[in-house]
Amino acid sequence: MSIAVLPTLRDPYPSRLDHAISPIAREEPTVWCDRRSNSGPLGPDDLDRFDERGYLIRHGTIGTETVAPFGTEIDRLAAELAPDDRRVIREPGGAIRSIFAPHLLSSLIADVVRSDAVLPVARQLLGGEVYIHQARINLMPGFTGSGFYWHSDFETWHAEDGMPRMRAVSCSIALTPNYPYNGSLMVIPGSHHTFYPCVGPTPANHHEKSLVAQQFGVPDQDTLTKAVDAHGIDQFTGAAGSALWFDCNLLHGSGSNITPLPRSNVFLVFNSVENRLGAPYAAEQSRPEHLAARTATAPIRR
Ligand code: 6CS
Ligand code: FE
Repeated sequence: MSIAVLPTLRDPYPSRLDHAISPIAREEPTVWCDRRSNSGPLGPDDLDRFDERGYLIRHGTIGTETVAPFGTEIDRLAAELAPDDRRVIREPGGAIRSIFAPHLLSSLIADVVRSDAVLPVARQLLGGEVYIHQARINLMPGFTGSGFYWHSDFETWHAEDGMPRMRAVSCSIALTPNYPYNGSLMVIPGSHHTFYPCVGPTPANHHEKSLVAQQFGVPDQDTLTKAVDAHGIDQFTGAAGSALWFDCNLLHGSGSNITPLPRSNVFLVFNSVENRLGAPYAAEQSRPEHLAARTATAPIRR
């Protein structure tokens, strides 16, 4: 009698390992729309640049006259949410660092998701219908705001949320001016072509710590040194209303903000409806809905 052996599903992007392995070349495209029959807000040069460098800056994504009310809106959300609401992440000193799922709490932010300057770009880059995988407001207060260490978002979303493929894109829109000196986001251009497996198994309830300071799912210093030697570092700066679109696998991070000038951004992650979440690839439990949507995954309609 022979024993049937079930084939083990191959994970193209293994991470959270007990030993280091070499970087892995990305298998799927960065730009998913059909380039021949393509119509959308991004021209061929924009698409080429996004493909090559993994990001694109679009100034004036929220108009100057419409961006002002967002400050008041954030204050309203911060005041309305209970101090122990899981959607609010605080700095060790108590200041609010992030508010998750603001698009479900604020019609102003829900309107941005559906706006002409945002939704068609996400659809074009991902080649079809999309939904919000994660959204947050990141607040980096003056003097005390702390940064995010280098990471690829896809590494976390694959390992902890079961996102199968690199078919998601983030849109970070400045709500206050993003200067080179107030903790603005740095990216390693071109790093999205490579998956960098990380060492160290995911601890239980990792998200309770990782959203303040991420320790697991970050490349080692030697890997980062080589990536920066090869590609350099670019930075996203711009007036309030400017948007940074970046591929889900682009390495990025930010320093702290010791200036008096706060840096607030709204951060929207679009995922293709053909890339909905499954079981985590490298974690015991999936994360809560406000970090990784499994229920609210209907295509966004305008
Ligand atoms: O956990 C998340 O979904 C996001 N936050 C952090 C700190 N790293 C991965 C990803 O960007
Ligand atoms: Fe990130």
